[in-house]
Amino acid sequence: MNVTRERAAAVLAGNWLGASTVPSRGLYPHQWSWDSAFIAFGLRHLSPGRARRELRTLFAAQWPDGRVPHIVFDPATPPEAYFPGPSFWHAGRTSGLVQPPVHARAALAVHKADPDREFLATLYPKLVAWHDYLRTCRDAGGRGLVAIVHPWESGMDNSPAWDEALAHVPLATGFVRRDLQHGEAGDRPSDDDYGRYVRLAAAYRDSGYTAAGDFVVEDPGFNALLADAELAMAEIAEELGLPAAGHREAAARVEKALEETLWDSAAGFFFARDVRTGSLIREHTCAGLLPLVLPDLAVAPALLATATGPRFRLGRVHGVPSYDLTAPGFDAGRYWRGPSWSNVGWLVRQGLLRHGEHALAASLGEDLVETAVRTGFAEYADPLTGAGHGTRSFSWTAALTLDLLSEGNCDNRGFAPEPPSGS
Ligand code: 2M8
Repeated sequence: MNVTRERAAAVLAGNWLGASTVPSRGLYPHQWSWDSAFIAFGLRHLSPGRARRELRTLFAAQWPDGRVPHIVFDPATPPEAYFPGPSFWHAGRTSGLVQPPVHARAALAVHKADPDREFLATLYPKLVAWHDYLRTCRDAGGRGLVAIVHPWESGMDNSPAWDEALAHVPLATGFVRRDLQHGEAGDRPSDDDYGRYVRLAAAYRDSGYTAAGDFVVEDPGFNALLADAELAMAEIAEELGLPAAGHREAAARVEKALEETLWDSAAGFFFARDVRTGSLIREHTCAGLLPLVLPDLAVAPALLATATGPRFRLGRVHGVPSYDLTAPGFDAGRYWRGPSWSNVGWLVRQGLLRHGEHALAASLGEDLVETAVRTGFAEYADPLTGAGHGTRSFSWTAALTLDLLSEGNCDNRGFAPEPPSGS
């Protein structure tokens, strides 16, 4: 193994709990749903058995209604290590929210790396139940799109796209943030945002995790990933000798609903929609680029033009900025309000490949690897300078680096780590 792979593998080994991987030992000391899927993409190159275990552990916590919880709490970790912890959720050892459905694609990738029919056959009905939950229990807008009921469900927690919808949510008080013990306040959401997250989560919990409350939004990223997951399900079904057409139809329905409801042709962009007001939220965030993962996306040329234009400057900045570089609220270091995240860069790179943009995909892939290694696998990075932000030794950054290196189209020499800040 070369030095870059060794470093990435060491991060994943250090964050392995025995049956799953924590995103980070300090800041996120439990199992997160979409993190585990991204982690599986990397683990499959090191140990397919561990990749399968990662996904099996997550799905062992699936709810009877089919939802895959966004956090599965580790019983051996002290409850005060993360807030909101298990006692907040009243949901056994899980939370009651969800995260984007990238699991089918991950399961298929793990199987491709090391074919295991039994693994795929066991996971398939669970994945069907997961997608059915989203389709049937989450179509609050009635247009064939999943609605998220909390910013945490988008995976892009304090995206500027949520500001307006959150503005009327009252602030919860009387709780202690744990995240600030591990991250710099300037890199994390504000206290007001956190107060609103806690209030929304408590209201959803108190409804028995059924009633959408003050925040109901159709997110283009979440829905694009669901459509892509259905395309992966079609391939899984074929592997298992099962009918696949229903999955392709499901993917096409979501894609059509995305184009009809969230696409703005004048802007050349997919925006989120506030279901309560019926209006599009006209903020250019990286979620609006994720429909690029869909190979048949008719509007891909226009979306690619936005991606390479002044708002995201793809190919001319580090990674994929999480927010419009030209917006007054762009903040290069604060969480989902500007910095580049490797999972988004990795997804957009997949999209570029699916639309024949091989040169741009190659340079994005090389940049993602270089930034990850130089920053010690930072959680996110400044798109303008490449400086690392957030926690370090972050699992999905390491896992996706391994995946990029294993695809063979990235330079995989050892990169020099970033010098300590101030030097
Ligand atoms: C961040 O979200 C959690 C809440 O779920 C947090 O801020 O405490 C997000 O970046 C999310 O996408 C990610 O899955 C999670 C763990 O890495 O951290």
